[in-house]
This record gives sequence, structure tokens and C-alpha cells, in this order.
Amino acid sequence: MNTTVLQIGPLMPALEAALREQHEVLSAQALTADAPLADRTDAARVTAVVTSAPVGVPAAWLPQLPALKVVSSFGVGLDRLPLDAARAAGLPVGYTPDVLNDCVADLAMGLLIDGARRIAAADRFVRRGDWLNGRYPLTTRVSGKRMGIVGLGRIGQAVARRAAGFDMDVAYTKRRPAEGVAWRHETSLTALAEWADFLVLTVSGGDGTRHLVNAEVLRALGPQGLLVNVARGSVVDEAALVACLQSGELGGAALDVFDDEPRVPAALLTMDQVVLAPHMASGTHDTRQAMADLVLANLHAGLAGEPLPARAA
Ligand code: 8YV
Repeated sequence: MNTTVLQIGPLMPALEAALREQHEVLSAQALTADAPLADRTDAARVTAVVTSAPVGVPAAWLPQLPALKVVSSFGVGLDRLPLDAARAAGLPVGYTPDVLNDCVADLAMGLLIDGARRIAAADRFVRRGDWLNGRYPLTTRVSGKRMGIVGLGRIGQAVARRAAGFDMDVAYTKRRPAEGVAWRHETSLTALAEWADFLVLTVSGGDGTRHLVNAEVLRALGPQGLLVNVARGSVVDEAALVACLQSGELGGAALDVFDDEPRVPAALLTMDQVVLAPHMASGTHDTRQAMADLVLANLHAGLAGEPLPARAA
């Protein structure tokens, strides 16, 4: 084996096995950006880094990997990848866009329907035996409502197409209007939230979108409104979210991502107007296999000095 891959954090078992079959694999876990890499592994041998979107790579590690030819990340999120440093070093960084659009959009719709119709809460109601004592409370209609989408990228557009099947009116915010789409572009996020019944977050994470959805936006969405987040926990001011749900200023939330996941704010755990999912939007056998295949294709292209099939930097 002439290639040494540094694996950062856990990966799906089939991908880990495929890496081990073809390469020497060193692993590093529990990242902190200031921890010196050379103390834990034989950094000089490393020719490739394989990581995942929620784990990423600390920028400080790149100069410590003199033989590095490529970084290949499992996921579409770029918020934990050192793209500027990689560009400056001419180092290709691969990621896995597109192959997960459908599954993430499917889960966004599932969370939305659950948030409005309270399916998970109804399941708890039946299991508790509460049905024997009376009917389940009425819920909120989904079809024909207004959906606001924050960040109309590839995933946002897949959500918007699904909303059309529910006869919804769709509008979105994005830095610049998306080309070739008929949905209405709205410049103000607060105005979008005010208009929408359902606000779906599909925007990228990172410094530029940190706490974009703040108390003002949540109050604009209002007591009948539902927030759906399949983007990143960092996009929402979680303390404001908890406060608005507690006070009833926001109707409900359906969340796949959290600021400090896998830790979820304790206050959310007891709220029936909240649906909680464990960052599972891309988590189907089909999509995760497609993501793993793309991670390997990016890795091998980078090692061969060829163009990456999906390059982020
Ligand atoms: C993760 C994600 O990659 O694509 C992303 O950005 O957050 C997810 O698809 C996945 O959960 C594996 O950790």
C-alpha cells in the first residue's frame, strides 16, 4: 500500500472497509483545532484526508501534512472544511453534492407534515393509551399553504418541487435570485417569515448564516407558524427558538439539526409542538452508498492528480 489516508471521525462501516482495503488508514478523532496533529499520528506519510461534513478538518492541520494531495469529505456541508486554506495551497477538496438532494428534501417534507399534523405526538398519544379517554386534538392543514424557503440551492429547489405537489405557494430568500425558477424571490427574511405558514431552512451553515433565524424572524413566523430545519443548527438562535416556543410566539418546530448536536436543548424534549430528528436527512441506505461512492471517486481522482468529480475547492 503506497497511500496513507488520515480518516477524521467515524465514517459508515462500508466506506471505512473500502478505505482499509485499498490504503493504509490512520485515524484521528475528537477534533480540536489547536491540538497538534503530529503528536497523534505519522503526519508526514498522509497523502489524503477523508472526513465528513459534520466533523470537517481543522485548517491548522493542513500545514502539518506535507504530502497531502486531496481532502475528500462525506456530505454536502462545507462549514467545517478549510476551503480558503486549501485554495491557497492548491489542494483539491471533494464533497458529495446532488446525490443527497432527494432524501434531504423528502425528510424536510416528512418533518413538515409531522410538525403540522403532529404524527409523532399522535403516536405517543396512542401508545400511552390516551385514545381510550378521548379524541386526539385537531391539527393544521398542510396542502395549499405558504412555504418560505431560506436558501434556494439544490436542496431548497427539491423541497420547492415537492411543495408543488401539495399545492403550496412558494417564496424564498437567497442572496441573489435563483436563475430559471418561477418561485418568488423575497429580499427580507422577516417579510418571508411573516408571509409563510412554514419556513424551511436549507441554507448553508457557517459564519455567514450564524443565527440568521433570530427572535425577530421567529416572531414574524408567528403563533401559527412552523419552522423546519434540515440545514445546520447554527442557522437558528436556539435560545430564542426555545423562548418563542415556550411563550407561544412560535407555533412549532421540526428539527433535524442542532447547534451542539447530538446534545438537544432539554426544554425541547418535553414539547409536543416540536418534532426532533437526529441529523438523519441524508441517512438512507441508497443515498449514503451514493455519498460513499462519491467520496471514493473524489479521493482516487485527487490521489491520481485528476479532476475531482465533485470539487468544493
Ligand atoms: C452528513 C450532512 O454528512 O451532507 C451534510 O452536510 O450534514 C450530512 O449529510 C451525514 O450526516 C454524515 O455525517
